[in-house]
Amino acid sequence: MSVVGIDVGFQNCYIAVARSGGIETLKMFLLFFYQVITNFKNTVHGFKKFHGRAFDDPFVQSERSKLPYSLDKLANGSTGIKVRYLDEEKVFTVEQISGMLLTKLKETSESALKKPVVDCVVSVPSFFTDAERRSVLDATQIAGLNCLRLINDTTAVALAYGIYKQDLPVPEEKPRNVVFVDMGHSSFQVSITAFNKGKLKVLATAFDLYLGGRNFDEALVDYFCEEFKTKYKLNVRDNPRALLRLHQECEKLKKLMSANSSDLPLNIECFMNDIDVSSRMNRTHFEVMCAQYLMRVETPLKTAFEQSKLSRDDIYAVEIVGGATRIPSIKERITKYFCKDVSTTLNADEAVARGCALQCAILSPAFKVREFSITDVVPFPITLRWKSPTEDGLGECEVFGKNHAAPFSKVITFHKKEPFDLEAFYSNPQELPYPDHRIGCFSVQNVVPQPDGDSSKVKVKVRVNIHGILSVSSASLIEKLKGEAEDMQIEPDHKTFFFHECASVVLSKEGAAAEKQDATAGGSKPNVKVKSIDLPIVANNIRQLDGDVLTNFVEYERQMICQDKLVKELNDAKNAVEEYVYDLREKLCGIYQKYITEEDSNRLTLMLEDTENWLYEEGEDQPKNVYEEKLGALKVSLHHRTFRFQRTPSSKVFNYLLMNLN
Ligand code: ATP
Ligand code: MG
Ligand code: K
Repeated sequence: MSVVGIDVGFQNCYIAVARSGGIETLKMFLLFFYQVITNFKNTVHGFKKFHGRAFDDPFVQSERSKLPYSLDKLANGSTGIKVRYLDEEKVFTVEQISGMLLTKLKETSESALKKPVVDCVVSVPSFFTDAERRSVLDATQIAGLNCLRLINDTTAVALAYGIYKQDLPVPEEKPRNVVFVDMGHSSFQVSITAFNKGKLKVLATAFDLYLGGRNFDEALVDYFCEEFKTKYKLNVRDNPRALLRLHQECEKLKKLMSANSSDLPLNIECFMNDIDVSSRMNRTHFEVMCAQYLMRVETPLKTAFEQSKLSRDDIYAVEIVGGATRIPSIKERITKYFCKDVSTTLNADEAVARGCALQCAILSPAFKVREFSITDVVPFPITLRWKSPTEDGLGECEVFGKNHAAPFSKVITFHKKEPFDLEAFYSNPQELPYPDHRIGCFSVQNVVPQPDGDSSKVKVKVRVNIHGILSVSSASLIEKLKGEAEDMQIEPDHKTFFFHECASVVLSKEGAAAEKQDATAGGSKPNVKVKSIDLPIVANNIRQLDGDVLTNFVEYERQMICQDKLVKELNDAKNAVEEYVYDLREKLCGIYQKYITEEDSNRLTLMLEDTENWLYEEGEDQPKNVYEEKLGALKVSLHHRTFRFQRTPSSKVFNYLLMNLN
């Protein structure tokens, strides 16, 4: 079994493969979204940021005009993607569309590796929230993948950077701090990471969710649309095809300007209404036009740097990845902010996928890889609020503050006489990428008072897991046994895998302010006898597909894969007829010419013409067997009725001819 890392970018997808020979041999496959979903009449791309978002979300609404497909509001309020599938209009969820893309990536790597691909690590932007991450995870399931971890883009890059470094400071020494900057097509991410031998710890992350290469393309498109309006009287925005071409040409021009500061031409022949258009652009002008975007580069750098509490001298290197960091003025701004030349140690396009593959190899029991521990951060603080059905008092506690280490578990102790709800939400709605700050509601059930009527002690484990997803993962009721000490004890969480998951939160009194305490590993164990009873937890309003729905989607995706195969076979059968027609026509004027009477040749030419016409008319849309029969009939008619040879061919030529007849 192969382990792969998948970087699903807004524009480009990369898959890296870790081979058993070691982690050195990573192989990349590049796929463009445009070619990905074959069975659709539409081109589907640019849906990455619809994960976990409501249809009414302002961002989703603002994107609608830029898409070559339409969107629809699903029953649960989320964003549906409307496409023509098998000649029918159909609305798919984002998870399904994303699942189809992942299926294609899976199939592509399987056919290249000649091995099944199931285990994977998939990257997500560091700013993805709970709902977005759950949605991506659902997509991986729909594609039949086993996602061992959702990893943040910049963290994957940090792993790809650190794992090969032989000279990292030992754990007792001051860490090596590196800034990672990734600007892709749609967004801008920064992380500051501390490295020691065998481990990395993310100190801070920051982002501009809406700053990426596409802003610069759009600035050029806007400019030329205006220019062509006055210069050629063309309304480019009214013509989707022309607009798409202009987009592609502007992206090319943008890339050329990264390498070349001189005046560059833009020429598009037969652009609209048979008019050829031409113009010029240079880097200086481009930078003036894009000033509003360039201005935004500094903010996330500053935010991350300030959060890290480092000084500029503490920074060892500034590593840049992502296509848009190739824009010279972006590089300059990063250099200027950190007073340090930027480094390009890593492959700017592949680094994220490579990091994912490395993480997958580390997590997979099938691989022996050098251990490398990763501590990531919680980007948005998370708060829990609780109440009981019969009590009006609300309690509240921020369980994970900004940049809290993740994955991480905390044990919170409550004193309750009855079942209660824990509502989880992001503490600062204004810093979230979308308006809804709820994460979900977790009901702790079966809570009863102690036999003496007192409140029961209920321990609840709250966890940000390896994917960066929050859950209330377990709860237990501690039954007092005779002789138990009355006071509260703090326990490190022994059940979790990660050495740094050893903090507890103790809420001494219900409704009272939370008293947080970090227990050190191996702290004193309570010297009391208690009986612990596991309590069921029911999660509500989690923004994730229901189990049944997901199962249906998985099944539907399988059907679509079969359907895809059928369509491919059908196309192959049709193409075979077409190819046979072209091939034979060529041979009639070539290799067969000498051996065939003019009469036969004319008859065959007519037959080929008929077939060709048939293919464009009633033969356009036939079941597979009709094409197969057509091909068979063509071959037979050639065999039986032709070749009263003008000259007897030598046996060698004759054999060759026969071979070519089939
Ligand atoms: P995201 O990370 O936002 O999801 P992505 O991972 O698909 O998107 P990348 O592949 O990192 O994005 O980068 C693509 C962007 O980089 C595009 O906007 C592309 O035009 C731009 N780009 C690539 N090469 C250059 C270059 N030489 N000069 C300027 N821009 C470039
Ligand atoms: Mg990217
Ligand atoms: K391993």
